[in-house]
Amino acid sequence: MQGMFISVEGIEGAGKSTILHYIQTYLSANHDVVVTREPGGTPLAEQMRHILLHIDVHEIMTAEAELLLMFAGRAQHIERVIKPALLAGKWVVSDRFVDATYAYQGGGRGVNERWIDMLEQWIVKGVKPCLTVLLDVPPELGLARAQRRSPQDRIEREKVDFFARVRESYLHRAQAEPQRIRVLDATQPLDTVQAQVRALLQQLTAKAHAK
Ligand code: Z5A
Repeated sequence: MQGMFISVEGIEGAGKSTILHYIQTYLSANHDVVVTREPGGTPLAEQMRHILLHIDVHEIMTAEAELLLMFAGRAQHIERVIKPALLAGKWVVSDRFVDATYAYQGGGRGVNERWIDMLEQWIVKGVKPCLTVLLDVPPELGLARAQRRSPQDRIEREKVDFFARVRESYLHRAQAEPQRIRVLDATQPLDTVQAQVRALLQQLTAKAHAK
């Protein structure tokens, strides 16, 4: 595929939306950029997002149902948005992708990674970000930031321990793939984080031009 695929990850309140906006502005000067998100990214996948995050259904969602809904939305997202954009040479920037499933459903909920691997092989078929920016913050700070901003959704209602496991799982994945997953200390002031993101984007742009 000709385009470049970037994902932004981290626990709630890490600053993903803020950094996503920064990346979009930076890249749009020279590239055709598609900004998207998971869960969601297509009309059908956005409906699945609503089911996943809203708390108005009086039935506890099983970890398995949550996992399958994440991948159902992702199947739509990849086929309808990500692949066509990459094939058209666009830069795709996604607020979360598969790493989030390993972190939340694997690390947070304790779903066996074998099932996630299996679904990844079936649904994702090797579509992978060339750069993943992992914004790392302790859960207490992330949750405090997120709570100041909007009411909690279903997953945000989890306890600090859950987000500590999610964070650990993200960091573990970053250790395994240090070239792709770049961990930034998102407790730093926003302009410092943005400068570090800019440096990563400059490296990636140079790599894209060298191809
Ligand atoms: N989920 C899952 O379980 N499995 C999956 O496979 C996928 C997702 C794909 C929705 O995600 C939920 O789906 C999410 C994981 C789950 N779980 N929850 N809950 P989402 O990405 O749409 O929503 P979110 O994680 O709740 O993100 P968020 O709360 O919108 O946070 P954010 O985008 O990372 O933060 P922000 O809005 O950019 O910043 C929050 C505030 O902090 C804001 O006021 C900023 O101005 C401020 N901020 C940002 N950076 C800084 C710095 N550096 N210093 C100071 N203040 C800052």
